[in-house]
Amino acid sequence: MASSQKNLSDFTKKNVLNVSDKKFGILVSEWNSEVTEALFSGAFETLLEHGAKREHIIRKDVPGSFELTLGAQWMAEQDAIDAVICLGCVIQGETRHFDFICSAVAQGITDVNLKYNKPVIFGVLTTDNQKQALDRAGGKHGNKGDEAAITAIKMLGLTS
Ligand code: DLZ
Repeated sequence: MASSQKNLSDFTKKNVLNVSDKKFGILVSEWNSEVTEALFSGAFETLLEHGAKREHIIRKDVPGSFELTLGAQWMAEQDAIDAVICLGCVIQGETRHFDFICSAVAQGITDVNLKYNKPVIFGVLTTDNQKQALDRAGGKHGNKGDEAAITAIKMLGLTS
């Protein structure tokens, strides 16, 4: 289903783990910061709603979405961190840069998941324009940051 037909902030709260004993890393890309700050707020608040302690949520900023992968690796290699959430926003421009960044980040994040055997979540919006991104960062289609946080929690629930 396309995200235009789904509200990214709607998810079942049934059987969702309480994460009061879990530690999270959140990476935030500085590109398109109006969008990524909104993604961060969504992810942070969703973790708190599910019991996470503020001091157990570690935020680091990276220059752009391309750098999320290495940032995620540095976080995931820390034993104390249970899950990593990568937040970014790549907006289609006039060149093929968009395609290279999107595929590199998607593959890079997949690799980090498997290398460290812990959830590393792809909370990256890939849109044609800024409006589409804002619609998915707390706008009419919900907030991908909420979705990323709940995905991290659900994945942790699979192993608990
Ligand atoms: C260079 C670039 C461009 C054109 N667009 C975006 C974007 O829309 N979203 C984003 O997160 N980052 C963008 N970047 C920056 C790259 O992710 C990266 O930081 C630089 O290419 C340096 O490696």
